[in-house]
Amino acid sequence: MSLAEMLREAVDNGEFELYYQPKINLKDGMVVGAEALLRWHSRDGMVPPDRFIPIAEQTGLILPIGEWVLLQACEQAHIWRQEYPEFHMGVNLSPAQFDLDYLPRLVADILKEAQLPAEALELEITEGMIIEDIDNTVQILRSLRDLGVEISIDDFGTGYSSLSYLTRLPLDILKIDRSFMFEVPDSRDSTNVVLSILALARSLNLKVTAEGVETEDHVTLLHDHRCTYIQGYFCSRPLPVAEFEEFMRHRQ
Ligand code: G
Ligand code: G
Ligand code: NA
Ligand code: MN
Repeated sequence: MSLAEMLREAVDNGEFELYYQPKINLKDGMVVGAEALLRWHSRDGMVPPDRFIPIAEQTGLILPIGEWVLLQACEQAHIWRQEYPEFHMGVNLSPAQFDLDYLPRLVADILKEAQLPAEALELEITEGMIIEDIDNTVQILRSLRDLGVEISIDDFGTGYSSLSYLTRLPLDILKIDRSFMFEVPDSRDSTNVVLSILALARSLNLKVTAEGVETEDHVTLLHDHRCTYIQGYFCSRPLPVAEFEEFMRHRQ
């Protein structure tokens, strides 16, 4: 059986699980929420997302999988908000989902079904998804943001697009790609890229999430330059539900 064929049955067989990686507010050290990250326990074992998400994209299976992810993440956020009322959930969108003309409708329906207020949801898109047709992207983002959800640009700094789009798009958060953090503070260039993104975000009134935060040095630098949120192994790797709840109990 090919990976694509196995993937086709994976949703119905309940082989997917979401892991959750905490996001921390640097100002007060509190957990503000999590990013949902998809895991596939296939019958041949765990398949990493880097291997199956491209196949899911090519086959169109990312649409049903993506819907499952969105609903699952929103329902989990609803549960966690009973105990942590400010809890936010970040969900990755794939290019195919972003191209759906009914995406805003779908997101609205899922929020309703999960009984989750829109402001508790952050949709993470990548630079590649927004550069093809800026006018169309502005429309899509407007209708999503009209619902009340937040929009972040994931892997920021790795795309090839012009910075001018940043002033035109309705956005909330830039997520600094983890590849830059890995070279901080050893590489001056990467350190300067991180500081430039922080300055850029401030001038555009955007929040910043630094990804791949692994060391105390990272935290100090980001704190000194008023980064908004951090995410990375320094705080926690992505965790299954029970472990995430354990993490929250010890943290808050
Ligand atoms: O969790 P991990 O670092 O292994 O994820 C690898 C890649 O898979 C990342 O680029 C991440 O954005 C992507 N990914 C993880 N979960 C999802 C998901 O639910 N939907 C989409 N489209 N991509 C995801
Ligand atoms: O592309 P995206 O930003 O969605 O990818 C998120 C992925 O990055 C997660 O699946 C997670 O496994 C990985 N990740 C998160 N924090 C760290 C970190 O501190 N170091 C490394 N190496 N990977 C991380
Ligand atoms: Na992401
Ligand atoms: Mn990223």
